[in-house]
Amino acid sequence: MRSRKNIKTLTEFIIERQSEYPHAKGALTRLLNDIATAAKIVNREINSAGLVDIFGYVGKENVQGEAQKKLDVYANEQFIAALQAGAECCAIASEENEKVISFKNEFSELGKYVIAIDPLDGSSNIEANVSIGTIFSIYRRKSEIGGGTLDDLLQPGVNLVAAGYVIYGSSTMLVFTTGKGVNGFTLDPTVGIFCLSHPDMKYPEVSNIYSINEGNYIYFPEGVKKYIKFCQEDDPETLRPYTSRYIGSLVADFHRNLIKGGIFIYPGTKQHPTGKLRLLYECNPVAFIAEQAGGKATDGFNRIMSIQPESLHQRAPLFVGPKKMVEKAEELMRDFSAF
Ligand code: AHM
Ligand code: MG
Repeated sequence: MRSRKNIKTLTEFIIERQSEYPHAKGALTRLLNDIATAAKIVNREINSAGLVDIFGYVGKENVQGEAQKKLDVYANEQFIAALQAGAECCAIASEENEKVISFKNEFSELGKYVIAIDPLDGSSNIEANVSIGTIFSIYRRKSEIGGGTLDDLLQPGVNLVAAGYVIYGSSTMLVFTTGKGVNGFTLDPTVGIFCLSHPDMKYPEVSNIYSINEGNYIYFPEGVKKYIKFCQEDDPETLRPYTSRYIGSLVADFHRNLIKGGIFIYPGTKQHPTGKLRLLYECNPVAFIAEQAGGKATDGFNRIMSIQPESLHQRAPLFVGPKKMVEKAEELMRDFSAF
């Protein structure tokens, strides 16, 4: 028999934390459990991709003009269904849907929260069996009652109540923060329960990884080009040259950098000044987690979590990682801001 650590399940953990808030009625606990339930269903499907007919495209494009994969659509349906059934949330913004999905039924209309979600991020990696993820942001609604609205979702990251991601990797993990540190839970596949495996996650003191799609080097702002050169300089005292690692799956790149110490950059370019990643359900959640883990997240100049969103699928450049690394990149961005 394998020896086991003293295990705390996700449910035990959040109930324990909830007792720190005497007025809490458990809605956020239930919401996180709804997300965990959908994640387990998506995980099951991902694990048998290749055996069931889930690879490939649906034949449609999503709102970003990207071809939708069958698993993108499946994951989207699962999260919507679980969140609607759970009735703690009154609206969702999803990468796969152009408009806010407002839940208009007698239970959900009373829900206190709204969620922005990328149900399956990095889905271009599915066929290659590379890690993919789900990323989510949870806000308290602004409206009083009824189905949630666009206005409920257009909130800056500083208003986040909770945020997290699920990484479908060599093991499946749920990592989230409610603003009191970051905790990681690994799915025990034998019993289907997320168990606390990474309590109070922090960026390591020593960091030497940089992650960026260097194939786009020619289009990067001068500051980013200078930062890449800085990473590649020979200076053993500061562990340079750094190691370059890029999976092309935000959740996987971010998660590795959180564990091992590294900066992730998806900058703007001349053609696409706001970059590729979406503010509401990609940049903000990882920014909240990074800050809670002792790191920093900016668009090169401004704190990601302070940006007031104007639209649901708005994009933002992203520089996220250990404070010192992000601050060095910011310094070079300030000095060399031209493209
Ligand atoms: P997606 O939401 O369509 O999957 O795109 C987002 C993904 C991120 O996971 C990843 O960081 C980025 O796109 C990679 O982009 P690129 O292939 O341009 O490097
Ligand atoms: Mg995505």
